[in-house]
Amino acid sequence: MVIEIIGVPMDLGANRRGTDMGPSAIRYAGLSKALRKMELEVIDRGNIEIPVPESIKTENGNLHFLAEISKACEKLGNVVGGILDRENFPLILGGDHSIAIGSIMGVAQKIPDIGLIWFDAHGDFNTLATSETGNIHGMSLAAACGRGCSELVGIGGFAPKIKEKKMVIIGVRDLDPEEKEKLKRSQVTVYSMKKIDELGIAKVVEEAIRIAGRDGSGVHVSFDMDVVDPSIASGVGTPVTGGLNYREAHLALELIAEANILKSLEMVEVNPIEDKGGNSTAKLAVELITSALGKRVF
Ligand code: DIR
Ligand code: MN
Ligand code: MN
Ligand code: MN
Repeated sequence: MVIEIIGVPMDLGANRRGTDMGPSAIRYAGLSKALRKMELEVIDRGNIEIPVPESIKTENGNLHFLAEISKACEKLGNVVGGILDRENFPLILGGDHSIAIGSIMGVAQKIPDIGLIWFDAHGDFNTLATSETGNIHGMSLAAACGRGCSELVGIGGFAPKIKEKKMVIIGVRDLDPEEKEKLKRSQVTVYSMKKIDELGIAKVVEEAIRIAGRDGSGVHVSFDMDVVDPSIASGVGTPVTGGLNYREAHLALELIAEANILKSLEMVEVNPIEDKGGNSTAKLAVELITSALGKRVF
């Protein structure tokens, strides 16, 4: 398998600087080397160009950096589409979670009935009407469902990108009040941390694979590093206590690898400025990527 890496140094979708350094931090943590050790072929396509927030003079409207984010997502979507056209595997490095709108555009364009497994402490199910921050990284899952403003929803010229009944969120523990109600009324399947405590991560992921992977079209995994507990993943923009532990995070991705359904993967929200242990969050991201791509201990 040929892995094509594409970095997206995006931090316009969150209210904290630093996720723009995520792709560098993950590369510096030894990503290519780790993948080559697994005998995967690796092509690094570099980064999508993202404007620096300080360089943007006219920031108008309530959705922060809407024009810049939608433009970057469209670019990313086309790059991801190209990788799939070459029958290679897209590995997308964020950047804040707003980039998922672009990743999903690219994947859904090429694989029409793709499913989605979204690992996150948050729901990212806000729209302008429910958001308390105006930050687009809290709206990207909603946008993929066709919910929200046309500039985000309509990227790539089609909507919704994925059917809600093929979407699963794992690891949620922080939802805004209206976001929660909207998510409850949607057809998205949500496994909160409580559910993971009750059922165990293996059972949850097994069900997620069944739901998102039904009809055999494969799945896109969007992995927000803040799903992992901040004690081992401090380098994220919006840490929330009570997350996945080290083995739960790995096992989840190992089970997805074993199911042979993964069509593309993105790792987002690594913020090395916030990291309390050297570059430990990016290092963990590299390890998790190897698990998702089939690294086996035994
Ligand atoms: C919050 C935070 N719900 C928002 N979302 C985050 O801004 O909409 N998503 N951090 O990852
Ligand atoms: Mn603003
Ligand atoms: Mn997120
Ligand atoms: Mn999150």
